[in-house]
Amino acid sequence: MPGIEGKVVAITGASSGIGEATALLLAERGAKVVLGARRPERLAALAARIEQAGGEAAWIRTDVTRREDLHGLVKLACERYGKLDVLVSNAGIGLISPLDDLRVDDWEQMIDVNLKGVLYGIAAALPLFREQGFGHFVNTVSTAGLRIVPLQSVYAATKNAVRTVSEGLRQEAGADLRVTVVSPGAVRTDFAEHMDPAAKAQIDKLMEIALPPDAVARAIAFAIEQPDGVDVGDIVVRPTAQG
Ligand code: NJP
Repeated sequence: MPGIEGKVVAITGASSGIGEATALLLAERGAKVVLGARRPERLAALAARIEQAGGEAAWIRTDVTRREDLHGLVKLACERYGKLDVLVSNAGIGLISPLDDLRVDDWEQMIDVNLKGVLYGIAAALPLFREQGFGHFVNTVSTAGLRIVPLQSVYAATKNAVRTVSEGLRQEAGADLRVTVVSPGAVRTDFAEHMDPAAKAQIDKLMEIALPPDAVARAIAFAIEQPDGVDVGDIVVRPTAQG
């Protein structure tokens, strides 16, 4: 089915930033959006906002580190809307720090959310996509994986692992499924909120030139709206001023 109207799109990390902007844009263009994240009050408010504007939205508390939560998200899409056209695996955290700090717990958390969270999404949606004979994975990665800089190596590694899995998935997917990776550069979101002050200073500098999250949402919409046989593989969206 080409276009966006009538497509059912599940989005992880939909409670803020890029995920929220993507949900709003796709719903405005006629998609039925299924929202997942850990903060239910934000998901409920976003769903209400979409419905008030005439769109359709469902939501379920989804922690992407819990495999069963991804199954719950996919199940909700099928129960509510009868199918799933697109899974946008967008949830991500950037607990960046120098390797010398040995913040091993943070490294593990990034692996759990950024890499394993995407794998759990694939595990939940791939069998359904095979059964349906259609489906589209959109995975949010990062320009941090394209230009590796100090403090960001583990974060970049998780994102490049997703890039690698996505390419393998694309090759295994066959003619019926589509796989897209979107690499945002600096985007003005809550992303830096949970970083330690030294790391946040690096990101705050970048935030001076950051794009609004809608810029990435439009790229995701572009990939989704293509005709079935057109697979937009790799999109990089960054501020012109980003080095
Ligand atoms: O950040 P933010 P972005 N399970 O913090 C959710 C990538 N990126 O929109 O669970 C489920 O506003 C969290 O929801 P909640 C980045 O790596 C960004 O910028 O309720 N969800 C929230 O909705 C990430 O992959 C920039 O706390 C979990 C969302 O994730 C994506 O863009 C640059 C979760 C994060 O929203 C969206 O991030 C770049 C969990 N366990 C890549 N943990 C940038 N902003 O500059 C977190 O290169 N979330």
